[in-house]
Amino acid sequence: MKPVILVTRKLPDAVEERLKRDYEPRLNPDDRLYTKDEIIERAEGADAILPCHTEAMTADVIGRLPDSIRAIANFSVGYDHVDLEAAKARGIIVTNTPEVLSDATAELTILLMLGAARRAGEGERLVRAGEWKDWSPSFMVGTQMTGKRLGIIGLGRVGRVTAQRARGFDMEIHYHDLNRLPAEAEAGAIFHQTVEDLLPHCDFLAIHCVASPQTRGLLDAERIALLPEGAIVVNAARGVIVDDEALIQALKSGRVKAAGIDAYNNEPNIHPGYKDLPNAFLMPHIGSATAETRDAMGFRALDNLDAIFAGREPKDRVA
Ligand code: 8YV
Repeated sequence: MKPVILVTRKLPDAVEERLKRDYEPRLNPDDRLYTKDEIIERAEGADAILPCHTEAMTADVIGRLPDSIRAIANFSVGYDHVDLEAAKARGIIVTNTPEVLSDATAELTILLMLGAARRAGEGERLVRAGEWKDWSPSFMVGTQMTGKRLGIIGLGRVGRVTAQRARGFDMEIHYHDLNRLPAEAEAGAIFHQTVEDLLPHCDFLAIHCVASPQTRGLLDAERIALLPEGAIVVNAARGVIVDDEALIQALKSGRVKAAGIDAYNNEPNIHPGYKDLPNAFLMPHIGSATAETRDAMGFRALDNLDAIFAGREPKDRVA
């Protein structure tokens, strides 16, 4: 008997084909967002769940899952939507999909940096609205990225690829992480012991750390005040790391010149203040949304399930 897998969202065709070959999947062809109760109902008799970050696997949900569930194999690198302690308490294995989305997310981060610095959203809106009437030397002047300092909070897998791509723009890389990285991983990036030490060196700031109780609201008004005047802030990690009110205020005053954002608090119902700001370049959480990466994420989640059902340790176990 093939293990039964509850798949909460519509996955790429190639991933669903492999699921059908090796498992008995309960698919979601309409890609409907399930309620918590539906997840619990649909998990009845299943052996594992393959969710996305859109499914909040809270302590309450995990506590109500049937005993048959052995694993939660996430289709995501982030697992802040899963209560790991609750999973551990029930002996449920939790995995994620690291590495395979680092390139796509770093690409998107560079897009956020360029989009914010060169006012891409404003320009696009202007052209589409038929409001582009003239040209002058002072028209749509933005900030140059080449040669500037890029500060990265969290020089992990995605942060390191962002740093590598940014070096193509001759940027000087600074970073803060919990610990200084080995020289090979730093590749010349300048370490700062604290976020506060890092911020004054950031013409551009890219957030790449994980969402955790320690990083919640990390970029608040006090820390924003430590950035150089007119810095550019980008976030392709998680919204909870940023204090929205503080960033919106800084964007309004021009203290932060522009922001590029792909990850928000309370997605997709983001803070309305962002929508009125011309200097906020806003993307709808598409960091890993490339065809190549979506396939790779699905295959990675399946590799983890394959290991679990073969009695082996999955490569990407987080709980
Ligand atoms: C994914 C992400 O699109 O993997 C993550 O942690 O934030 C995104 O890149 C999403 O989580 C898929 O579930």
